[in-house]
Amino acid sequence: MAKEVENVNYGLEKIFEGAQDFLPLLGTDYVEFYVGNAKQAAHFYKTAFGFQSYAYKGLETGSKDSVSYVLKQDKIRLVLTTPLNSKSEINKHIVKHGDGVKVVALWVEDARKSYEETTKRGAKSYMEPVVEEDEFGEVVRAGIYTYGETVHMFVERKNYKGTFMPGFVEWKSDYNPEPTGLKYIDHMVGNVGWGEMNTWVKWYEDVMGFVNFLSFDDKQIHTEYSALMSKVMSNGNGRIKFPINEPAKAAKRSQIEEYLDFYEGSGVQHIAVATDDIIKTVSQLKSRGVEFLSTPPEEYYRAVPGRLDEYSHELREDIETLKGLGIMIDADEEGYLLQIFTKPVEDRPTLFFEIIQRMGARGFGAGNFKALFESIEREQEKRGTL
Ligand code: TYF
Ligand code: FE
Repeated sequence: MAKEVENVNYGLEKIFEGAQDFLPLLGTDYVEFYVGNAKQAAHFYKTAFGFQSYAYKGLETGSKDSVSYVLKQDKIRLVLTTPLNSKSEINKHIVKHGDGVKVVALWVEDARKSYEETTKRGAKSYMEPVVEEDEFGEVVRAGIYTYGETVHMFVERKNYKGTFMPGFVEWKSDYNPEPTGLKYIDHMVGNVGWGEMNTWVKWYEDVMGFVNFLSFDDKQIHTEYSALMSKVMSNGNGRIKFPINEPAKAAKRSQIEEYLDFYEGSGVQHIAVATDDIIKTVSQLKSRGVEFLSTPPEEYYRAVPGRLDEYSHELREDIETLKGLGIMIDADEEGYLLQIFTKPVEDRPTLFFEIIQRMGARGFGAGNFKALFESIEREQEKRGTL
């Protein structure tokens, strides 16, 4: 097949003033997890979340030290990687953190330039630009460290026509559970250590050219027992949103502190995936065994119509159905949003998922924070970690 560069309108128009455009980002390329058993993890993400088999590398393809399964659902690509021997560096990550997110890969036009621009602004290098080739073209990748041991990889694939990237083969499977309606990654949240939030806010501003477009302090984000602070960073076109959380002092242990203790450091706390039919998606996920946090109390749902009225939004979904599934509703001037959170997807209380449907709102569900955190605290209570 002839190599051709598609003429795509990437829509890089700036929506956040103040953001710098030395690092144009086209979207999230993939999220890579380091896990103890990628084969079983892949089965879980297919069966429970409806991801589709997409690409593979392992012993059969000449990969001697690690195996990776790539799963896809609409625009979302997950890579699940496991080491094949004790010498692999991947082991150290798993021993320390348990299963978790290693790489948040960003799709760029020019990976070399992305690497140069960010390292010259102070980013710590993870991987110098590498060109990988096969009969379908080439992919250029380069990586920098962000918080903890987490990495941002820049992926340039404009001259590639194959499945995923060189080194991988197409993964065809006879087991193909239906998708659950997950469309794209809306945002990915990082938990960082005490007093480190502003350091990382500044890092995203200086190194990546992002802007801080929303902030929540511990006066807004607290319950009777615990508190946290959060600042949302976005790139210029708003496609990439990274909220950053820090624990705050309170009567009991903040969920952020619990995460930091069990992850043994900073890392990705949750991945929010968008759907355009949250009722269908969540019903599917529940029937396939995905566990969600407990439902907010009756009085939470009693307050919802008032909150929507305040901004004159009409709820298109049936509130009783939302309540039955435990889906939360928040509203602002621009619209409303529907969201729900899974329990952690590993034994360590670390990474979890959020399912979100935006009906015009661009916020993060601040009106739900209290109900959400009380629900998380009920889990902490059971674990004895509150
Ligand atoms: O991403 C957000 O900001 C929302 C709410 O520990 C949230 O999903 C914030 C902090 C947190 C869990 C959820
Ligand atoms: Fe979120």
